Amino acid sequence: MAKVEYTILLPTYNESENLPIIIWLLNQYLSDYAFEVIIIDDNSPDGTLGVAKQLQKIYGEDKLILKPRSGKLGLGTAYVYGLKFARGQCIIIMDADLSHHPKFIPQFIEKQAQTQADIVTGTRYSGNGGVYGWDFKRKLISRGANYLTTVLLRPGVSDLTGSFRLYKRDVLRQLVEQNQSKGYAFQMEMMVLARTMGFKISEVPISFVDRVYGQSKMGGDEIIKFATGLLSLFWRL
Ligand SMILES: Nc1nc2c(ncn2[C@@H]2O[C@H](COP(=O)(O)OP(=O)(O)OP(=O)(O)O)[C@@H](O)[C@H]2O)c(=O)[nH]1
Ligand SMILES: *[C@@H]1O[C@H](CO)[C@@H](O)[C@H](O)[C@H]1NC(C)=O
Ligand SMILES: *[C@@H]1O[C@H](CO)[C@@H](O)[C@H](O)[C@H]1NC(C)=O
Ligand SMILES: [Mg+2]
Repeated sequence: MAKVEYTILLPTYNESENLPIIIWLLNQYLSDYAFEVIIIDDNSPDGTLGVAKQLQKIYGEDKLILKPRSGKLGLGTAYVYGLKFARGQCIIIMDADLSHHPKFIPQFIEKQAQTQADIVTGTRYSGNGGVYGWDFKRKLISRGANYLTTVLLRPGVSDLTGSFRLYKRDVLRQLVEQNQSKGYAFQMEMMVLARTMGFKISEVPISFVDRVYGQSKMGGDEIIKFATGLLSLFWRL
């Protein structure tokens, strides 16, 4: 295989139904690029890792790399762990539950080339971006979190809590060296740190669709953890 240019970091927890579809879509939409996918599964009880192994037989061990962990250690640490093994100069972070459509990745890549940005972030809150399939409560929480973060931290980007992004690998490595949040606050922390460290950020409008299969993991706990994460970031600035 040609030298890997793009590494997709795909953390999974209970995504056995979504994983075959997302991998298939990635292959469809990224056929022009030299890429690899690193799946970081946290010992999902629904057998996600077994599905990933089957997919590896189809797509090849060079394209699908499995870096499982022994338990659910959180989303933020999953990215940091996967990043260690990334061979591409650019990293794409996305969810495995089909909320993030791979069709946007070529747009991220193009935007990066045009603007020479260090980070290209998908945004649901500008241009043609949007959210589909969420109920009112969920929209309110997301908007609220985003609004609160913008007011408190003034990061200069329109979607802080989204997680569909492209980073230059060395930039992401520098960002995660400064301390990482373990869970959902990770995305927001990355943007805030990026601004403080003077990295260039561009945006691409994306449509975000609610997960197709599987249960939502966004419960009361995660909201509280997010709020605590937000406040501690605010405190540190
Ligand atoms: N490895 C790993 N992956 C995780 C963990 N928590 C969530 N994920 C994965 O991270 C991505 C985002 O998590 P989601 O549960 O979709 O988060 P969300 O989009 O905010 O909420 P829902 O889609 O409503 O559940 C998905 O691919 C999950 O499978 C974790 O602790 N470890
Ligand atoms: C994961 O799946 C198992 C069974 O398949 C279920 O008991 C558990 O609640 C699920 N966990 C989450 C966080 O979705
Ligand atoms: C930063 O991370 C290190 C190692 O994970 C930890 O020991 C330290 O307490 C963290 N500091 C802050 C301010 O979060
Ligand atoms: Mg999701």
